[in-house]
Amino acid sequence: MLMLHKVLEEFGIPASDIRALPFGTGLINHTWKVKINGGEKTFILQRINGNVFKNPKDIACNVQLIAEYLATHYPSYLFVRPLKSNHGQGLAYVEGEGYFRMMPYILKSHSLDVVQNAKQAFEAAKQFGRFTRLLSGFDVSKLKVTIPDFHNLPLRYRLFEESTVQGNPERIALALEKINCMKELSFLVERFSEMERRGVFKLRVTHHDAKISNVLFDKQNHGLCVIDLDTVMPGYFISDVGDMMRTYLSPVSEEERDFSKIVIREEYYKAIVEGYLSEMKGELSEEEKKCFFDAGCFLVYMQALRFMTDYLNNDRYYGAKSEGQNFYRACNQLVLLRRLLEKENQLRAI
Ligand code: GN1
Ligand code: MG
Repeated sequence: MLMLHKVLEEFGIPASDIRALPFGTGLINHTWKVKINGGEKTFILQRINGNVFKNPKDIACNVQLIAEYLATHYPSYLFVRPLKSNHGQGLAYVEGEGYFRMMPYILKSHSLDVVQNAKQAFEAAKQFGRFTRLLSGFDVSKLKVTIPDFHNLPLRYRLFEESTVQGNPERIALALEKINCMKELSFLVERFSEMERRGVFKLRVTHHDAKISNVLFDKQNHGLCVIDLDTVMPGYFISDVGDMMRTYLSPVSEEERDFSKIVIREEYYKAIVEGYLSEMKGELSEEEKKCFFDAGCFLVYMQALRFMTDYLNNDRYYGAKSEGQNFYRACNQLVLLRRLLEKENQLRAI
């Protein structure tokens, strides 16, 4: 049982009446919506997964630097600043519980769990683009790398290959057919490496978790800002664009097991491209602008590899609520990738 009052005390909030409900669907950190004193104040509380984020303080460091930069240069940008702990930091350590971050709950805003229309996809893409654009004058090398090699596709492929040899033998046997399908798609790793070698992608401040629930919307469904900044670090624009494609193009999520429901909605693709470019047009090179489709393929493929690797490694990263969950997620992403590749010509033309 989490000692919530202890955590709140660390943030200088002594509260007697605390109500906390799990919030969102994140796989890595635990998040709660916390109401104190009969709803007098509401917060978002997050426990950082210390197995994934080896140096939780780096997250607070990054967020602090970005907050300062935006406050100086773009004071009207709605930046959700974490609360300061009693030690003056943007996170608190509680003995036996771990590291916590706490954010004010922004009234008159809401987030979405699924994208319901292309307009929302446009707005979200605009917000991720805007975030990177507003920070284009910020020295990206000042940011700490909160998860090394997070979106390093060649490395993810190597880890996948390793897991197909050193992983759980029973699971390897069960997944053999899908493992081979994944290996056949490794031309995407070559493509990625080749682009990286040519220096196609510039390092910028990148969010690295561009799912729809990480965007705040106002009542009129205009995007307000992006949230959940634990994976903000130097990266390529393809990470955010690709992850949006991975999570917005299909009407069903990575959890869906009826794969016939996985389809690519072209109008959502168009919305992502247009929304992102509405902010980033002037920042991206001509070559980068040609990589929107590749971005989708790279990120979907990487996620398929990550889920499969985790399945073969006994779910030690993502965990699993049911037997084979990561296997089915990997298969889902593999189908999504196939659907995407089938539409290559149409989508590249957008
Ligand atoms: C994890 O925790 P969550 O759901 O925001 C993962 C992402 C994956 C995603 C797949 C730090 O994100 O990279 O795309 O699951 N985050 C980390 O659902 O590994
Ligand atoms: Mg996240």
